[in-house]
Amino acid sequence: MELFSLKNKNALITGGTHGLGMAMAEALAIAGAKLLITGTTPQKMEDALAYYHSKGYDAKGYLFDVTDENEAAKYVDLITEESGGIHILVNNAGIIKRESALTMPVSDFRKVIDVDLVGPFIMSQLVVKQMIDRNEGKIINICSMMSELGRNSVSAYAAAKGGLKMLTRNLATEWAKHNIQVNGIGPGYFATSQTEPIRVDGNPFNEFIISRTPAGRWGNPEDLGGAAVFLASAASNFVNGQIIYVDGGILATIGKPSNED
Ligand code: GCO
Repeated sequence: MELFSLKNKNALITGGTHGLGMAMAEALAIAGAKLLITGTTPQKMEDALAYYHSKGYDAKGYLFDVTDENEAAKYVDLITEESGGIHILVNNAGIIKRESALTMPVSDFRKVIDVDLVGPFIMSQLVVKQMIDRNEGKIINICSMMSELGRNSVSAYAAAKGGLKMLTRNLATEWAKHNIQVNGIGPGYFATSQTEPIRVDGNPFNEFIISRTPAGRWGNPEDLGGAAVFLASAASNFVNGQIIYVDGGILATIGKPSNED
């Protein structure tokens, strides 16, 4: 199991104050990592750190906007100085705006691209410098099954997550020679606050997803922990530019008619 150990590793997880980011951060902590959490909401950060500390995890929080390259540069320097170095970067922070492409304001489209695609680029570019110096590093971009498929109302999110898939492959191409592995995780449909509006009982979308997912259920945030630890650890030292889809099989199938088991 040493291959999966994250002892003496510092993991920076953007948006690690709730949802999937928090679940992945917890898995990294259980594997031995020290957590460096970013967020933008003081109360969420306070609550998240209280939880991490209650479980005995070594966790520190930093409130800044990953889409502001000047602010991010200042904080990456501070985090690096205080922690002794960032070994693992999980680009998890993201937003979604659900609206028809016909009516979505360009400003909303641009905001989603900025947070979900430009933010990961900014953070990767800032953190990779020390990884190159160290000739070692792990970057994990949280993509989505919308990196592969579209659906009504999520054009900005799918464009961003599709772009993040290709950014992952390109950064892997450029930085693998420095023993830096850049990969992605693509969650399917998970039970989080982000999907709450489309998951409520009685909502046709809820039934649709359950019928469309071979595993027959929504993902639970802890379902992502194993993929996160794998991509953050020495176990993935020859894995580059891959997106691991943790989706209950939804991307593997065209689905089935209602009269089939
Ligand atoms: C939606 C959902 C999806 C999921 C997830 C799928 O509105 O379709 O929010 O975007 O959250 O990203 O991978």
